Amino acid sequence: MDTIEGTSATAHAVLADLPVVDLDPFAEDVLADPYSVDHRLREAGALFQLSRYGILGTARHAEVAAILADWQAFGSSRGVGLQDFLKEPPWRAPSLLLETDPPVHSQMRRLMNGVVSLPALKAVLPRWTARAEALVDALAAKRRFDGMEELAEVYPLDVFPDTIGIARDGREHLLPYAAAVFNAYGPKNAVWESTEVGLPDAVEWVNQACRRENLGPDGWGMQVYAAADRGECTEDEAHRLVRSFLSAGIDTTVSGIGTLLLALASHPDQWARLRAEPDLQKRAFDESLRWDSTAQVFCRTAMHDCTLGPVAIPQGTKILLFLGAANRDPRRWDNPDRFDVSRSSSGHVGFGFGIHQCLGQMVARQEAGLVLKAMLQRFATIRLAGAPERRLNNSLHPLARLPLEVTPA
Ligand code: OVM
Repeated sequence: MDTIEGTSATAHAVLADLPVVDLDPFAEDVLADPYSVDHRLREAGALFQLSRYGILGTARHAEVAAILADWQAFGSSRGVGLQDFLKEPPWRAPSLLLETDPPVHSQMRRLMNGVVSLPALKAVLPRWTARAEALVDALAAKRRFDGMEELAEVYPLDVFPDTIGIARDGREHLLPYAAAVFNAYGPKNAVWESTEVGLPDAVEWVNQACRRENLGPDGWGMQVYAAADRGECTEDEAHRLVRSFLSAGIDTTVSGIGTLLLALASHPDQWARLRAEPDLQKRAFDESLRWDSTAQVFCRTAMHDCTLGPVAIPQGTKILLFLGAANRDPRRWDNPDRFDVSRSSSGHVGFGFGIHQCLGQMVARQEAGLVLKAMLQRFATIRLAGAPERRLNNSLHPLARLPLEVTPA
């Protein structure tokens, strides 16, 4: 089978006819370097069997986007990881955003879009700008620093929990909690188990932190409870929606800013272009997400017997979508492995696509954009001062260490 698009075949292929891929996408060497297998996955076929997990996969941009667009056929309410919520209970109450379908999803999303709005982002802009400038000033004076420990892990934790109205004490639980959330979309391998150490404390802390009485009066968290007071959701739903901020809003931006730093430090010509052509700055973060996607994989589940091009897909079939590989599909991008700030990366699936497309993408762009702007004003050059190290996660592609050296502008 070559492509699933535009076929008029009347007899449908069955799953057993699909190409078989026996590599484990959650093996540690693949998690460390998913781009070592992206070509093999894309070229296996438009749709393939992942024999290790008894599910399907696709790594091509057109098919990934088509599946994400068709939420009626390929739903999220049976879980967006390997685990099928109909067969096994999830480890935590399902997210009301990520792990639901319409009509519940639409109602919750509408509520949250009212909180995470352009005016809300504008209101925090002066404070977020000042924090980015102060942080980058201090790093400019040091010249050598770790891009993860001293910048990418610091800035989102500095601005985002305050914006939500989260208590100060115990914030060290936030990154381990999110790492566990994203590990749980993969199999129960050693990587998943590594984040379970100490997790009960983090889960309990997050559950407390999201309660109305523990939120600051002016944050986005309390605005979710205000929506509950208006009858737009229940008190329990408000609690779970605030939890989404802490699950999806911190580790992702830490990882995304880290990837942006890695992209820039390893492409000095692109740094020079951004300094010479400031109009390109707004494209850099999305291009870095296309080039190395923070969110590498998510699943959908066939909600009824359906077809994808020539293939008949039975209800309950899980399909693993390789977002990172789709973002380097040569069918969609010229020179896909090249980080190029002048390209239009629009259409990348690093924030997903369709009705579930990242609720916080404007937040992430604002954070990354402010860090980038502060750096471009202060650093003439930025380069790697040592080998980057990865932190393994079943669905994210994060860095642990990123030694950098900068020269002042
Ligand atoms: C949530 C949630 C958790 C993880 C990821 C995500 C990418 C959402 O709890 O809503 O979106």
